[in-house]
Amino acid sequence: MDGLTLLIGNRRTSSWSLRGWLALAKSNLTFDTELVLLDTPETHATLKALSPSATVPLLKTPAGAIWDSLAIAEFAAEHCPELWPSDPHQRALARAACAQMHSGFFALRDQCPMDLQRAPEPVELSDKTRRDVENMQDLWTSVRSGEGPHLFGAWSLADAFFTPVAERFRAYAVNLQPQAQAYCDTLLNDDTFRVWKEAALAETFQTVLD
Ligand SMILES: N[C@@H](CCC(=O)N[C@@H](CS)C(=O)NCC(=O)O)C(=O)O
Repeated sequence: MDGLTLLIGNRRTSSWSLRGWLALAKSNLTFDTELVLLDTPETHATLKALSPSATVPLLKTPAGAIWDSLAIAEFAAEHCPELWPSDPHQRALARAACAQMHSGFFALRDQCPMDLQRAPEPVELSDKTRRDVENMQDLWTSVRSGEGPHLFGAWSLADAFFTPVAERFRAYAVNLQPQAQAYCDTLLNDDTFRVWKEAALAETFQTVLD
């Protein structure tokens, strides 16, 4: 399909942009990428003119805009079904895991914002954040298929949704169970993610972490 452009935020900090970009980059779709600088006086107006959510990622398609990382992931999977596990139950679990990430883990997200340029340094985690870290590892343990280093055998969209989490655990030097640490190492060593990370490390924009 021609005519796809993904709008992303700053690669260093925009975790939802990373998820949408990974979904497309791992698919067989070709797309252009455009960066909309976050945290500028114009950001909201620029994004509001393009979508009702005024957020990135946003995928421009010939049929119109698709906002929201989960919808963009599903769009990629419409064209590249291998992005979800082939087994129906595994596929449902992968979707549940993405949905849980998409709608939860607020304390972890608040206290440990993604910052790809941060040198690993621990922070005193709040009780709520510690619970999120525990729940994240429990989630991974409960859905893991046991086939290979990813959650569901081959790389899937679930892994896209947890790559920013692996980055947060790296940046805040969070202590993990060995299996969770091994999973994070797999995500952070992924070749596609490394392309994003390299560009994020080169960014020099003023960045607001929230
Ligand atoms: N639920 C949305 C969340 C998207 C989101 O919050 N994106 C942030 C950047 S990571 C954003 O665009 N913020 C708007 C702004 O900073 O003005 C999704 O999954 O795409």
